Amino acid sequence: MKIWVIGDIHGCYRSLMALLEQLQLNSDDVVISIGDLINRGPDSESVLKLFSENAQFDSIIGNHELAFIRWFHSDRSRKIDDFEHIARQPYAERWLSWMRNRDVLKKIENTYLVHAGLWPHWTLEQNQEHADTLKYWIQSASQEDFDQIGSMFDLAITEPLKSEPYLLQISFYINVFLHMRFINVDDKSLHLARKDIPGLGEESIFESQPWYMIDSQFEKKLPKVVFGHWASLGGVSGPWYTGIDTGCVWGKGLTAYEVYSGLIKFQPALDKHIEIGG
Ligand SMILES: [Mn+2]
Repeated sequence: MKIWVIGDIHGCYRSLMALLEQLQLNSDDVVISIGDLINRGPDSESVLKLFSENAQFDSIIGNHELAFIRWFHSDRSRKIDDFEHIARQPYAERWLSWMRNRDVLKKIENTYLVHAGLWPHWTLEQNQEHADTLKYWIQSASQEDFDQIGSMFDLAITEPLKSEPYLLQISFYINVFLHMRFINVDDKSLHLARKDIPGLGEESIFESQPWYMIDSQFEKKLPKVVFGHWASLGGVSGPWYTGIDTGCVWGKGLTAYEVYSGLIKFQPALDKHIEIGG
């Protein structure tokens, strides 16, 4: 049995089909998306249909799924073409509830799957606990909760104190597990504005570092943390982490990572893609 984890697909259905062909799946193999199945690319609907309707396929949640869930529960006055197209499909409600029930952090033996990353200042167990809290919040949030959280994303840049409002803590969990790239070294706060490639940006490494470069307890425990979300890295790997977003929707390609063997397969992008910076 193999467990293949697939990087950010973003509606790139043709590339996905070609990658799956490379994998030559057996009937007991499993395919898990690292999140961001939808949006930006040409065919989010076919990707959603495949992952939500087949027992062999699963996904964790990405920030684009959460954005769709929030938009669907809003008054939908914000015009988002891709979201409107998904919402018009006959199975939209079913897809929505499937998305709302995905894991934020999925553990398979010693391997952790998460869309953006783990907070290095928490233990693995604390990361799992907070990710599960976020999962249950997403499952049960009301329209009002979603409306309120929308305005909070920038407020919880540093870890909120336990005495602070629950929604502030939830917004921090969203930022960590679904949006994080860089962490400010001095005050251990999230640096959400920075999206460049580490080492090539203008900012010094002494100011902010990729979350997986921050000194953490993970190194001692040597889990395998597999993440997506960060296309400009073009795939990255270290002693305990592997980034598998290789920018399919930006014209590069789609990556699959096999959990037990660490084997990687790459499929160059076949879908009509968007231009970088577009
Ligand atoms: Mn993402």
